[in-house]
Amino acid sequence: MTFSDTHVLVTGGAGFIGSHTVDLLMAKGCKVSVLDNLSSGTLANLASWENHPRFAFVGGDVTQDITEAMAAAVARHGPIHRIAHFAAQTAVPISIDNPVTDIEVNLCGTTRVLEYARRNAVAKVVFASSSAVYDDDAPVPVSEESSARPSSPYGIDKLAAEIYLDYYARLYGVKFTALRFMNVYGPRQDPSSWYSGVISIFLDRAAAGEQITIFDDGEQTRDFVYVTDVANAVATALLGNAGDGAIINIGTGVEVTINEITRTILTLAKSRSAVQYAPARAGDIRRSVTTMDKATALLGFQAHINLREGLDHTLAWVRTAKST
Ligand code: UD2
Repeated sequence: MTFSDTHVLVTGGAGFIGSHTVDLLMAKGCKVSVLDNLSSGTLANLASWENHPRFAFVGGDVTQDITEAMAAAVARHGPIHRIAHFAAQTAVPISIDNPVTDIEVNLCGTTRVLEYARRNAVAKVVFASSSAVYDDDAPVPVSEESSARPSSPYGIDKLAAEIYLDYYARLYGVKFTALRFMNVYGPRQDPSSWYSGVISIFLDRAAAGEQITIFDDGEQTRDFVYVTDVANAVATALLGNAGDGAIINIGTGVEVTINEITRTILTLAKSRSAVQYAPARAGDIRRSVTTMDKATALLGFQAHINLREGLDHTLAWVRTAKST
């Protein structure tokens, strides 16, 4: 099935998860417009599509009205039919230091996207939500019914944005699916900042033979899901009716300790990096893993890339990125 008549807007499409979603939508034949302010994403992530006739890049920000920014792309490809909304302030610690900015980008930004959707009769919005909405003390595995009591402004704003999605669906008929991502990893995840994903940091350090720091005792767990699996879940919800009106966790259902992931990374990279332990990071949750029932039932979702395979692909990317 191709989607040559479907014009999709991907906000944050130059970023890590957004750009993989763009790759998939382009491969499916959609017309794709990316709106991104390049605050954390890069044009290099979209290099394959730069001159493609079905692709448009729009420099713009969800903290401003997006209608004007989108005008040229709409004139070229026609009205927007569906929106994948990734543009966000993505770091939990930054939201704790600066809650107002987080509201402006993550909550007001989502509301602007919904306003655009309402005014332009967009059929559906898929929203990148997060496992950060859950109560730290919620028993694992977390299901969508688990207590949502966020421990950061980031989690609060993602949860509030979900409520807005529901509101716009009820009042204006803008359909939505909110996907609560677990720990996403893969190529293009930037290892350079202190709040980057643990896998991107450890692979980068292991490839360079530099020291790896495990916070706490390393027995804390996460559910690591590979980025192309996440992009598949987004595309399934976005391009049809699957998951309409639903909030769905996206992970693998596999719980892995940070110690285990460290050992696997060191073996794969044939690395002699030293490993040191440091005190637990404030606000870190102890265990995180999702149930899979809802994602399977509503999206037919299953993670195809297992951890070993995903780490192999990501390590290959890290090595290429380091040599260029
Ligand atoms: C993830 C998401 C975050 C939010 C949150 C919800 C990422 C990058 N972040 O945060 O956006 O959705 O889940 O709960 O996916 N660690 C080390 N050494 C390091 C870095 C990390 O030991 O150098 C540990 C860290 O203490 C934690 C685990 O690795 O126990 C995962 O850390 P993370 O920053 O990759 O992701 P997390 O779960 O804090």
